[in-house]
Amino acid sequence: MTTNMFCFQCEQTARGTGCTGRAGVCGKADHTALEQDRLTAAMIDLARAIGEDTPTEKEASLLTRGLFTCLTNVNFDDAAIQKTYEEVTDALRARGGIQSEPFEMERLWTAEEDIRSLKSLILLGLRGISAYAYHTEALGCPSEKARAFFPKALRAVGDASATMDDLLPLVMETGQTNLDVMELLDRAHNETFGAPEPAVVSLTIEKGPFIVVSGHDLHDLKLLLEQTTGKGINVYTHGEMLPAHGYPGLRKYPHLKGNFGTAWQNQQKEFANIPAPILFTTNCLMPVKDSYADRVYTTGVVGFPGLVHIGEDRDFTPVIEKALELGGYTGDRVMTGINGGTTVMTGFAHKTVLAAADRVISAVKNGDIRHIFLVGGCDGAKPGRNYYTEFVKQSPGNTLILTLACGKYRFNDLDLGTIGGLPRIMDMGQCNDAYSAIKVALALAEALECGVNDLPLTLVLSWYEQKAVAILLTLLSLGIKNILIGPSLPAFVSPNILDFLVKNYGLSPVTTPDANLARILA
Ligand code: SF4
Ligand code: SF3
Repeated sequence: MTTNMFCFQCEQTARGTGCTGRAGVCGKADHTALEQDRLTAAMIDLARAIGEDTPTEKEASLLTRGLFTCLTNVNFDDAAIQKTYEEVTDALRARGGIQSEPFEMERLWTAEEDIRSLKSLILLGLRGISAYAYHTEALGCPSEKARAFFPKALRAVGDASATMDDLLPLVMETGQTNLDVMELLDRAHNETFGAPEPAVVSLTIEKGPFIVVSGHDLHDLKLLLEQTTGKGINVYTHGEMLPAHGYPGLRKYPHLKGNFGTAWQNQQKEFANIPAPILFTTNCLMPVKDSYADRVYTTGVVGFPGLVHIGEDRDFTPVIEKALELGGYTGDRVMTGINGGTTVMTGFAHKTVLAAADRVISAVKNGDIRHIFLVGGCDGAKPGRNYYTEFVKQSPGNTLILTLACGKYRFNDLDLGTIGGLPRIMDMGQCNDAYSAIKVALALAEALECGVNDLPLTLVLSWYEQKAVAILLTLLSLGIKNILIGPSLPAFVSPNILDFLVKNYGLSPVTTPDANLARILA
């Protein structure tokens, strides 16, 4: 049995420094962490073999899948990770094999701390980008920019002679690449499913058979909705799938009924003895408890030992049969959000918000809107995350709250009223819809003839996994300053790199809602 795992990629990492020993805080076993490290090292070797060449389509999609496999709460299945590893070594052989010495992850973890920090920002940023790139590929529009960047960035992570001056520009290029991928994904979602429109989503589960679908993959949801049409089965979104209700091409299915539960960290409680199957299309999957293990299905890059995995053909028959067998609740079940609300709203992506831009701009000019907050990002299990609930609750009535990603479950069922006909809380979508927030901020800055950093806008971000790292790098690469981040700082940001981010970007950790609100609104 091995005991030398090291992983510090997410916010809940042990002691705020790194998970070591037999398992990580997320439940990832040491042997799984080591399989992921072996896969990552092999991808670095492949990137070196690719060199300055453009990767083939096969290599590019393999790197995308391999990086995504190592994202937090995606894959706990050694066999699946080994299979991807073997595909990478096959691809490496096809390129003529290892160029010099094989790379070992140990070299990254033991590098000088600022180099380790910058390389981690790049590698973890790549893992975040790969998730979004995977979705663009599923929708038939891969990012050529990401495909070219993956080998280049992986080579830099493996380069023992890379200096801070070499790595810093690559950190920013990671952010810019993510912007390209998020833009493509936004376009693909809009073209495939229509532009999101505001929607009120019920949290009540109607009686009868149902399926809960989690993760971020709207394409998988669409296929599931098609396959369940006319079968007497209702479909409920979970976690990051909630924004699906805004898309005309998905809400047109009458059996897409509502949303089940709250954010990912509550799933072990919320899924206990649920009379329905749950399909995970992406993160965040938690180790599956016995009380519901017979009804959890995975697809795409997600994996967990012992679960039925729906393969590339996306034939959801086992999930559908399970829904019919379990039968659902015998009566309607009224469920509530964290704050007791029975509905939530979504669908305020850039088209909807920009259609109201004139109203927002005149309200900003005449002082009806004093400030706009983007309170968005990941949710998580550690204490301290009620900061975001309190921040939203305490925000004055003349402020707007834009939100996105799964952190919104802390407050999205609150009724905070309206300003100028707009709800005070507007859900822009999934984490990748940070692109919408960026578009809105740039448009407002243009209309108000100022820079983005001069807008009455503050970003109050919550992070957990590596998509949030990619998004943060995108925001920094756009020159967006004074972002508040919490609930704690990443373990992989060294004191010197933090100092650099503070001095150049005004990045600061959240403190308390009162203190932060007072400072922002002063
Ligand atoms: Fe620890 Fe997070 Fe890595 Fe899991 S993903 S092993 S919790 S740092
Ligand atoms: Fe949540 Fe896992 Fe980050 Fe898309 S589902 S955001 S944590």
